[in-house]
Amino acid sequence: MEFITVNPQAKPAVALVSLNRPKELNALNLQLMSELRDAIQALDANPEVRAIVITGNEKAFAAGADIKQMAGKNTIDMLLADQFATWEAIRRCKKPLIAAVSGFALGGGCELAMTCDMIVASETAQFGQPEIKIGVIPGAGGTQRLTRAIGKAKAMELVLTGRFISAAEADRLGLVTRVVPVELCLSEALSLAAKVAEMSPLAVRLAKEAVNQTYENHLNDGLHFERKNFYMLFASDDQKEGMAAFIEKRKPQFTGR
Ligand code: CO8
Repeated sequence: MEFITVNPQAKPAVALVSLNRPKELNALNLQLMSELRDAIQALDANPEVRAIVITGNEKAFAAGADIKQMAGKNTIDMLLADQFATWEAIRRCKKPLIAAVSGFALGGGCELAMTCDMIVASETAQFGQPEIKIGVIPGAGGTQRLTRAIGKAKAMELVLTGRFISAAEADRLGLVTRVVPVELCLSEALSLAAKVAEMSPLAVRLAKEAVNQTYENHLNDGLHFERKNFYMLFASDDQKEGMAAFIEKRKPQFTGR
């Protein structure tokens, strides 16, 4: 594993997966996501593990999908790469996933946190779906899960403007389970995981399934719709311009083409 580290017994029956691409603010490139999928699947199959915490570092949980890796892609490249199969596999984890978020959780980073069952945020956490600023839209569930978590009025604002929200605002809006000082974030997430891990694993699994069932069927349609629109934008000049502008550290000039 190059971009993640795994501790299967960070606490009794609790595994810790740390995203480890600090120079790029844990930008989620294909390899990192494959490693994360493999780790989650192995932990899901490991009977010694009953709950899993995913974390980043103090500066970033993850600043999104890797823009440099996506910038030159077209719609067909994206469709054939089928990166969302990896995300689907993570989503299918039967054990509780808890995100411990400090710093940036943006774009795919926010989507990864929302794919988890609970989010423990530190006071420094910032959440956002800034894809609109680089000429695309959320692709890994942001339009669906954020809307369900915080409601249409707020989600629409965040998705259409790319504004980041603080941990305090995320707490008020119901996006996160709790907010704690940065130095306590990981230990709080591990303790929460340990508490869940004391329960009957079977009951926990079925409770997770049942809570997810509140929107799971509709969510599938929504994810599919979002994905198609995300892919479609890779046929646009604005996606090329938006991502090139990010890489070249300048303001994009969008033309609507
Ligand atoms: N992709 C690639 N590289 C990144 C990313 C990213 N998402 N975010 C940061 N980096 C890199 C920077 O390019 C920089 O690299 P270098 O040192 O080589 O120039 C390094 O990380 C440090 O970043 P900054 O210098 O920009 O750090 P700042 O503290 O000034 O700014 C920010 C931090 C505000 C987080 C800024 O880096 C930023 O805006 N990042 C991009 C955020 C973003 O737009 N995220 C959404 C990406 S698109 C997406 O996630 C779509 C998901 C769809 C599904 C995914 C499956 C296909």
